[in-house]
Amino acid sequence: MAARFMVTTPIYYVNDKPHIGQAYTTIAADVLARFHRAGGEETFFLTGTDEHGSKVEETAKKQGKTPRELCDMNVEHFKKAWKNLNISYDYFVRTTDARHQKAVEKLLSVMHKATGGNGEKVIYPGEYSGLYCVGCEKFITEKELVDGLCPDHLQEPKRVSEKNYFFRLSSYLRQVGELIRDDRLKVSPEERKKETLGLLKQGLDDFSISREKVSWGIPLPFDPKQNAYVWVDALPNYISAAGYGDDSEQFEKWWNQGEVVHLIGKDILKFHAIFWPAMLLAASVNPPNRIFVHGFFTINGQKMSKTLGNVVDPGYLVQKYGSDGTRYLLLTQFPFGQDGDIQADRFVEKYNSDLANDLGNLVSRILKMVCNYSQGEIRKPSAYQESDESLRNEATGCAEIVWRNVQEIDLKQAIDQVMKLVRSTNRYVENQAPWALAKENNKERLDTVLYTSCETLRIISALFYPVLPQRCGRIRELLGLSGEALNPTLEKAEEWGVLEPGTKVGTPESLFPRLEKKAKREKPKTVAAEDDVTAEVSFEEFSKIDLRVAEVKEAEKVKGADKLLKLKIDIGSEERQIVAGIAEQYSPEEMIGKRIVVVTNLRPARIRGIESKGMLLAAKDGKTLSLVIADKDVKSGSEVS
Ligand code: ME8
Repeated sequence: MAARFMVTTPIYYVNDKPHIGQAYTTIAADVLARFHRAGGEETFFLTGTDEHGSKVEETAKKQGKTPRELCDMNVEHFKKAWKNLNISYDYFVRTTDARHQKAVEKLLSVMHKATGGNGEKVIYPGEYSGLYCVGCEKFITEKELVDGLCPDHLQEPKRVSEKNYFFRLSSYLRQVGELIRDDRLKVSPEERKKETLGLLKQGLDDFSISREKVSWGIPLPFDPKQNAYVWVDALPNYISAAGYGDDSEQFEKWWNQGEVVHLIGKDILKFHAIFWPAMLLAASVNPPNRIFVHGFFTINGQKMSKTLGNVVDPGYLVQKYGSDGTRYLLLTQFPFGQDGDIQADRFVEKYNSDLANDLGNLVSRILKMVCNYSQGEIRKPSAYQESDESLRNEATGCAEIVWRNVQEIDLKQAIDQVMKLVRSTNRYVENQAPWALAKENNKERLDTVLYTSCETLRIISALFYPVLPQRCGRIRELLGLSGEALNPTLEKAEEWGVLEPGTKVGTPESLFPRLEKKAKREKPKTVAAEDDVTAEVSFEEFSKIDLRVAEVKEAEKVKGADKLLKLKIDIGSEERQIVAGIAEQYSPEEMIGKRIVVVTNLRPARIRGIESKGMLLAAKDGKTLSLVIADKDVKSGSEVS
């Protein structure tokens, strides 16, 4: 067991609020970090945000904000989402932090001075001309396009032609291949290792590390007219947060002496498994120990992406299933590492069967029996019988199996193992029927069965703690544990007899209240929805709303109403008049020509005596309001779905 463990998530783009793809990786990293802490390792869990580059710059411009304002606003959404999901990160890095910028400057300076094996400069100037997808923040080839669009973002790439600095990746490909082949840099699961070696075999071009025309970035220390390419700025977050260029002691401790694991999605494999180790080799910094690549999920069979706008707000899931419920549901849909589908309709069913029934009922049942039959006190067990021994062996042996799964980052398997123990405990209680023992007044046997049940529950609460920290913490309190003992460790999960006879248990409560299953299929809330879920609409209800793109033809203030504008809009089939409460944020002049989104099938209303036939869509954040705008290529009257 390594003494130190450092786990990282990708740092996420802050052009929008967090979505469940990012939550998925972050929850997985949190579960890993918590397991390693429970395993007695000193653990450093790093996450953060990727704040520079065209994507953020362009979004800020569209929203009428400076990039800094956009970052400062959205970073808070990430922090809030991680707080709601109980993410126990030790450090949150922002690429706009001065400490990070200093580390990037140092890394680039070292790379700039370096020469490759054949004496050539590692960084050299060159001309770049090609296509760039802002959604991916990467150069893209004609071959990768589908109908002229980036297949991931359904966006047309930009043609870019400029002077850039290049990184001589070709000088490091052989070395990176060797590191990966003999697992000094372990890329897993195995098929991702093969994929990386395959990419290396095909050969990769040197890549550009700077951008002349992107102004939102870190200036190159050796040519401040150019800014670092967003990936060259982002990847070093892993070392800047560990102390590179700032705190050599911390850097030594975590980066050089810890086991460093990067957890990423498969979309960013090439950057992490090839570009990043090559950059580190060029700067004479150790590569990480491991890159674990998980799969991508679709939601109800549909691909999810921020740019496509069909993403689910993790806040909505937390509202509905609680933070533990959300963590559990996301990690148990399909094996960690593979691709899968997340079906929101199955959530209620799974939550009810696994968490409300199997685990929740087990806890309340055992505690209720201790309260009813033993005056709320855990009593000393007498001679164990075979059935008790069998559950005891399964419980004390579970930690080792789970730890093995955790080492392999097979998180679903680890969770399934604990759930198996939960089910065995339910069967044990059912078979031993403490209620019958109480009736027969068989005190000795009753005490032994209840003690065995409580001890197993203690072990379950320790093994499930990394996944369900909130509820397992509560189970431990209810079992009468306090102080240090509340903090679960894998070591104690392998022991038996930890609960002291005489301990008073708490009053049973519903830990995972059952949820009502909706008759109609639900449409999950998107990030555009408010954080707080106040009303839910079914898919059928939602599809009744007719949303159209409309061009604003005329706009004027409504006399005597500071907040209202009267607009004449073209919805394709006709021109209409609507009244909208946007006058504090938008002047009539700037509204002309805007392509807004309007709900067209509402009953006409009269606002201040003026007829309004429709309602426009806008996002609101406090006093800030932003209209939902369609691209100019979309005709008026186009349906919004
Ligand atoms: O790529 N299924 O940030 P990002 C599973 N800033 N995971 C998903 C997912 C899905 N459908 N969608 C997204 C960036 N993810 C860069 C990273 S790191 C130095 C820079 C997760 O905000 C997955 O972890 O686009 C993926 O790798 C990550 O979100 C991409 O987040």
